[in-house]
Amino acid sequence: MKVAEMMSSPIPHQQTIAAVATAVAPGQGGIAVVRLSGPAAEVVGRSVVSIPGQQLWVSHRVLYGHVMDESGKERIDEVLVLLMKGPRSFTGEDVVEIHCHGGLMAVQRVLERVLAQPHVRRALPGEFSQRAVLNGRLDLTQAEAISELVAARSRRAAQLAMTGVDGGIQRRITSLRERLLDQLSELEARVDFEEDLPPLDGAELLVELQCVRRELEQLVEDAKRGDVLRQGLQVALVGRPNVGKSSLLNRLSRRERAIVTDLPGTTRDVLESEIVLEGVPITLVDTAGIRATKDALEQLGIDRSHQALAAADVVFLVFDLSLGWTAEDAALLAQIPDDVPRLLVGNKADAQPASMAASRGNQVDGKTVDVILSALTGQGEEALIEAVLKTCGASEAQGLVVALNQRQQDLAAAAAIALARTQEAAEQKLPWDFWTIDLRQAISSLGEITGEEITEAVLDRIFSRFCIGK
Ligand SMILES: Nc1nc2c(ncn2[C@@H]2O[C@H](COP(=O)(O)OP(=O)(O)OP(=O)(O)O)[C@@H](O)[C@H]2O)c(=O)[nH]1
Ligand SMILES: [Mg+2]
Repeated sequence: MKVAEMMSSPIPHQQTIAAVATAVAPGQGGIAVVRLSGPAAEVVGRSVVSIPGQQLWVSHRVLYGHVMDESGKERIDEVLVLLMKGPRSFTGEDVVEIHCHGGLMAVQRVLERVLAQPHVRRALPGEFSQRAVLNGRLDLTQAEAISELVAARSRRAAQLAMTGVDGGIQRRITSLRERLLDQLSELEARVDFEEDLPPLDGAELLVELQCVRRELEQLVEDAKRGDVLRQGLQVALVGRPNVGKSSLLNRLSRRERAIVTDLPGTTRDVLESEIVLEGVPITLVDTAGIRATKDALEQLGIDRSHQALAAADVVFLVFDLSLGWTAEDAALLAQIPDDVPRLLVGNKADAQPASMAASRGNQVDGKTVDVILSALTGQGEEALIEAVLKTCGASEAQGLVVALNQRQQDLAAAAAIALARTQEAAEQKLPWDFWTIDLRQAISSLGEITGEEITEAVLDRIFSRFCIGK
């Protein structure tokens, strides 16, 4: 069923939903917002908030008052209330926002008070956004982009999400889909009235289909580069004990996150630090130095190092230049799974005579090293940053304007594959019917991206990944 049909079916949402729309944390936040949406929103607002004086419940006006307890005697919180009558609201339904004080207690008590009213239930994850989509206030890609904006961990990721919020994804996909629809109507006319129409130029039609296909492939490729901005990278710092992994983590984090000593085996557990490099959110994972040990505790730490290594998007294999490239370093390198990008990082360059480091270039004991640096002085840090961004393809993500999320990528790729099949149909000179099957499939995949052709079950699945209150 199409969204438009769902919208015209008898009012799907009789129930009024409520949730805290802001982040909830003890001791945090000046204000917190309880949001209600649905036919009972205003009635519930009026019954839980007592408004002094002559203030009227007019749409889009802020009122001042108190949320009272059941007995009407105790004030639970001092609040501002905002009524937004549908359709001029986020969901398109009547919405009431109660702006409470932040933290945990006041807002929880206000929510409980609201939920105790008739015809109100707790909102499911993403349910406000889902209603906004069903009521035509937002399109599906915009709703997804809002969720990505909220989740963004870097400025660049946020900018990319904003393109989607502004409708950039919707416009791109809709225009490609319309081009396919044009071709489909041409084809269908031939299937039905072959003899009445001038013969169809299959070559021309094919050119147009393959042109759309290439644009889709390009979108998917760009999106892959955008993934790194959206999801960020897990970078594991791995190496033998005492090579300076923790020192490097501290330098990149700009703080003394990890304990550094000159004793090998200082780090015993994995330790994370969040940083942003050129817009890419990066989780640095410091690990215990890997060596053969009889110390059971150290061994537990080393086991975790191996796990961190296996889970990383990029591994920095750090070694000590003053000791050179050793057999142990080579053994560690061999343990990094082949498909995990890695950088060989020679640390403690400052401990080397300058002439020696320079004359060797990036060769150490015959091994080509990606970056030579000093965690102590910071020399080589920029080269390291450049190298890691290059390794993960982030340097190419800088110019991106539109980036599909995973769901949209999968559908765009499916559409491109279906269009590739029309090429085969043409080569094999198959009848027009074969073309229409693939073309319809491509159109339907694109319609699933924009929400024009989507089932309610798929919508439920998409929105269930949102958080509560969204
Ligand atoms: N000269 C010099 N010393 C360094 C450099 N980086 C780290 N060190 C020193 O090397 C020693 C070990 O540093 P850590 O950062 O604790 O090494 P690690 O790899 O985390 O060691 P483990 O946690 O034991 O595996 C400390 O004394 C650091 O001060 C560097 O670039 N130059
Ligand atoms: Mg350490």
